[in-house]
Amino acid sequence: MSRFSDDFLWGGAVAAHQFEGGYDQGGKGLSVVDVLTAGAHGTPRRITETVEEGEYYPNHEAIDFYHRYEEDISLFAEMGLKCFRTSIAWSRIFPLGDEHEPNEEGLRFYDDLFDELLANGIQPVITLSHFELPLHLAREYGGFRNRKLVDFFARFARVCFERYHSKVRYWMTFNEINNQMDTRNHLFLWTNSGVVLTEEDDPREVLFQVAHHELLASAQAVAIGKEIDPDLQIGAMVSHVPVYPYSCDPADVMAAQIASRERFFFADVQVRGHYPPYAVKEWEREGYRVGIEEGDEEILAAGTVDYLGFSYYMSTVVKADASNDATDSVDGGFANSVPNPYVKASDWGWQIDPTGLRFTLATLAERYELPLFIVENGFGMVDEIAEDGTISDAPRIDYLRAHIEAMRDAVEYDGVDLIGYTPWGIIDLVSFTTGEMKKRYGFIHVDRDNAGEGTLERRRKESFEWYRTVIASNGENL
Ligand code: BGP
Repeated sequence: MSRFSDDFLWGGAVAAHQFEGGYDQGGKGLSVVDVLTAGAHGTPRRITETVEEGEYYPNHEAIDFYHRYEEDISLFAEMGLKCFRTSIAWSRIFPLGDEHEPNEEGLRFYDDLFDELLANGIQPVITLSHFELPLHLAREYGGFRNRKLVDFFARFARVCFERYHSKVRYWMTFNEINNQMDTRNHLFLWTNSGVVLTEEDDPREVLFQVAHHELLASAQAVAIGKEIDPDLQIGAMVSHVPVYPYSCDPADVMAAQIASRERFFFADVQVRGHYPPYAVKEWEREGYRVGIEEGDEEILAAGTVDYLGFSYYMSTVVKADASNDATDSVDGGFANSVPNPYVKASDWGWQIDPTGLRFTLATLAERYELPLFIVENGFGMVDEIAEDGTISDAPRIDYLRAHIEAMRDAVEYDGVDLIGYTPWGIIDLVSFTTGEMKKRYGFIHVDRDNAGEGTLERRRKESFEWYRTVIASNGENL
């Protein structure tokens, strides 16, 4: 008897820009990620004005799923996936973003993709905006600083819902809409909102302005989707990294409470339909102009989501006074993040904490009382191909096994209503934060390196067969 429901959605997750390639095919326009150069661990990716001659852009060809999707989907079917999470690249549908009519070639590509998935018994789970804002909307309109983007996104959402509502039941509006709360990392505001801060900007004021427009856009999209097809399940999607206090010192506990608001803010609005008092207080105290117009609050209240999707990779720790700590030794997301002495970190400084996933599931279930969907979880590591051509990725299997065990406990003991689990990077793809291929997540290896060299050959890793048995046993045989 499985702890998971019979209709539990075991799947895998990717994002258009990180694996499709075909960045200029089928009428697609440039997106904000198409001008991101490759970086590396500790070396930020650069945002170029447009596509520069001679520069290497890892997302341009990625792993060429655009031309290979039938082959890849047959591998997904062999694993027994029940669902497959990806995104619709906004600039395939509206190349510039402000057109009135969509690009039929782009629509056709996703029709063919969804048909191939459904023919293989795999449900598409779709993110509308996964860091793929049309570049033109960033350059000409200033991204989501500009309220016009609310209507451009609503138009994009309407076209997608009308075209695909009979093929896609589960949707999310914006991927990791909350990672931009960390305004120290230029990548997040750029890929979420098409914004680059200037010297004159107050980062938090800009953040809350773009947030208001994106939250309006998300709420409008939910209302439009439910009007087109009431059976659609439209979710929010946030990055959840639980914040632990470094000690029982009340100052550390309060520091964790305040830092946690950076994780909860967007979901608070998308689930509850109004701004939390801690945010409104900050705007008043700091004098932020957030541009809330007549009727906006009604839109937010009418556009709340059906479920909460989230990514989980790691946990973090904050200290009230971290001035004497090595805060840059881990990727913690806060200026006062410090290493957790009770857990190990990956090669990229992400702290491995399966119990943190159970803690997250219980926390989100109790805060929002909505179904939850783990739409990203995975372990980025360097994979080696052995002499005999096999790829043993035991550390990845160990990581995933421990996190599935934590999921099972959350369902069995904490009463969490869990829709499904789509591990991130089911097939190797381009890392978002570094643009690398060597930070591999896949159960399927792709022969491509950080310089874009390789045959693009697909090869099953040890985790491929392991995950197949996990799905076949509905999460019992780990
Ligand atoms: C999340 C994104 C994904 C994916 C993941 C792994 O932020 O939603 O797009 O990239 O992180 O991060 P990375 O690729 O940087 O290892």
